[in-house]
Amino acid sequence: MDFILGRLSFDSLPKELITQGGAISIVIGGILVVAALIYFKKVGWLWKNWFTTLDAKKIGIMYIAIAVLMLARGAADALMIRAQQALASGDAHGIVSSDTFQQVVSAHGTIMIFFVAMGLMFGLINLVLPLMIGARDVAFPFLNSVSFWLFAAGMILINVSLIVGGFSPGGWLGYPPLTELAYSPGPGVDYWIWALQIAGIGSLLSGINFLVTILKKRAPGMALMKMPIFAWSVLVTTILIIFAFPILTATLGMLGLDRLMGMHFFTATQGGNPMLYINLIWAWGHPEVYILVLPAFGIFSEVVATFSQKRLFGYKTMVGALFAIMILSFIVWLHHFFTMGAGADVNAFFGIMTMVIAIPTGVKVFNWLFTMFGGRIRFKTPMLWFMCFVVTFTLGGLSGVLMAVPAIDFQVHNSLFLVAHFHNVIIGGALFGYFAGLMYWFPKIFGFTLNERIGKYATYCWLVGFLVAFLPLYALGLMGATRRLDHYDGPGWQMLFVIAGCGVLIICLGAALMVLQLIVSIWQRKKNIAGSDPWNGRTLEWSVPSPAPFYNFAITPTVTDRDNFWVEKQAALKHKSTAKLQYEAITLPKNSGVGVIIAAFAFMIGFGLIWHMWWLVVVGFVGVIVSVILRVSNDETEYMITAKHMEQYDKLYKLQEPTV
Ligand SMILES: [Cu+2]
Repeated sequence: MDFILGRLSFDSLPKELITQGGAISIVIGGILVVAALIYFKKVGWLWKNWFTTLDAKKIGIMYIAIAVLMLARGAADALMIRAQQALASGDAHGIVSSDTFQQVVSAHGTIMIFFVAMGLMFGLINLVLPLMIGARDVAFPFLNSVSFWLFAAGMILINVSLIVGGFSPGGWLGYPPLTELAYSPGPGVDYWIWALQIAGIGSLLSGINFLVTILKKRAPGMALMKMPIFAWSVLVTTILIIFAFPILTATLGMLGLDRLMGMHFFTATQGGNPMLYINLIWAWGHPEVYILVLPAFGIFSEVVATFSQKRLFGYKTMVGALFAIMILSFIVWLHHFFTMGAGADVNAFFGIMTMVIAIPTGVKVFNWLFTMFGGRIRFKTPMLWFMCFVVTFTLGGLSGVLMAVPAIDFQVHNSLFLVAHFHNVIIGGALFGYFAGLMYWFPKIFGFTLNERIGKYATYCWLVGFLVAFLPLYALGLMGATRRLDHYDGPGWQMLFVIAGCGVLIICLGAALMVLQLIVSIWQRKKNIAGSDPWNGRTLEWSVPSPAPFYNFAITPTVTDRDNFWVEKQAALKHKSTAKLQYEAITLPKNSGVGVIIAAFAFMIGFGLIWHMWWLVVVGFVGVIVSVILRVSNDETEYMITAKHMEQYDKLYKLQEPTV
């Protein structure tokens, strides 16, 4: 029996009421979804139109669907953390045990970074990048599908841990020796390792895919210095991914070998070195935070220029700042543990480098403000998110520069001051940026605009909720409250924890209003038809109809300027072109289910390694190899659309357009 099930047994099922509740809700939720699909006969439709798609726009929508689902899971964890810390003062024990609390904190951080932020980022890049550079798709559509499904497989593995086995108590970065076998013998840490390995490989493949897309698939005439800033921010992000993610894969690989094969890379004894792990994980970790925020910076550059109706100020310095941040982000990692005791000289170097990285970031903020200066500003929701960003991100940046001083960091290291800081820059920076992007490009992808009024209320709730939730943590950190406390008896702390809890509830209200906004907008969609250019945009994606056609461009555009669509519109105002459009036949990739199959086998490898079901690991590896061989040996992977068909499709899409 051990050969078949390894260390899996009924004893691996959750024992605590709150985790049993979580497990049951996931199982019932899953059963209901499958039952609904079968009842409404949508299984075939879902497989044919979505699961097997190689269309980057649809893959983007699926990334965002998973990210939103995981945002709900991560928010549930955040509510549990806040409830525990609001209650567990003095003799009170709160709602969960210490071990469960550590698992909830670890799951919250892991899910929010790897499956919410990364999901929204890859989702938006898939939706917009090809359209913005004048391409029909990414460079490797099939690889794009594989990347997405590896991301999905990692996400499922993380959530399966809630049903059987439990999650890691080691924090979102799994510091040894706590994550070594001696201190965490259960499957929790293995879930964390192998789920991130699988999703991480997907991320690396996406990075390569988007880099090649930008370098090889730009429309004729779009020289690099004629590319919109969002495309530049993606270019720099892909370079960061390609150089940083292999560090993560290697580090998690070594920790996995310690746990599976009794090696001693990071053990506290027998020659292992836990600090080596911490250096390696942050050599990936700090570039990672810029991988998350740079695309958000790119989104803000597009949003601010469009809603100020002005060319982006300081285009060249914006590009320069992106590259400065890229290089510097690889030489600041030690600021995460000045307390390691590497010595004043080493700390001084990393402290100064960290302060220096604030300069190119500041250049960006000022360029956005100078773009607004003298502009005709419209405060639509995307622009409102930018305004919130300026407040929260600047606050986060300032507290970051403060902690770049080793002497100050010694006081607040691993305290709630630090927790407030990184939520400030990740929620206030990356997440607010993605929300701005979703509001901005939603009409292009779905063909109708979102309800502005509810959208505005949601934005205000997020901003107020954010400040109420995290400003108290700055104070608590200075009062000595350290991170991951499941119980405390500090004087005057409880009130601040309760206020922070109220803040999270206001944020949840903001999130609920966004859901309401979507439902009401779908309801009113016939009334809110977007048209191809709902915001009076500047870049290429606004030149195609809304929703964007499955082939993106019927005829590949020729680019003369970085605000090409704006320039074309101005020219069209002067004289209407009478040129007849020359349609040509095009080829597009056929849908394929091999991406799903490869990810399913990858899931088997991960699940087998976690539960020591070695046969399952072998089946998984053989399955992945056979699927790849079958795919590469299949040469019928594309289908053609004739010029006549293209003309008809294009007319159809254009016919949908309301006359502006
Ligand atoms: Cu850092």
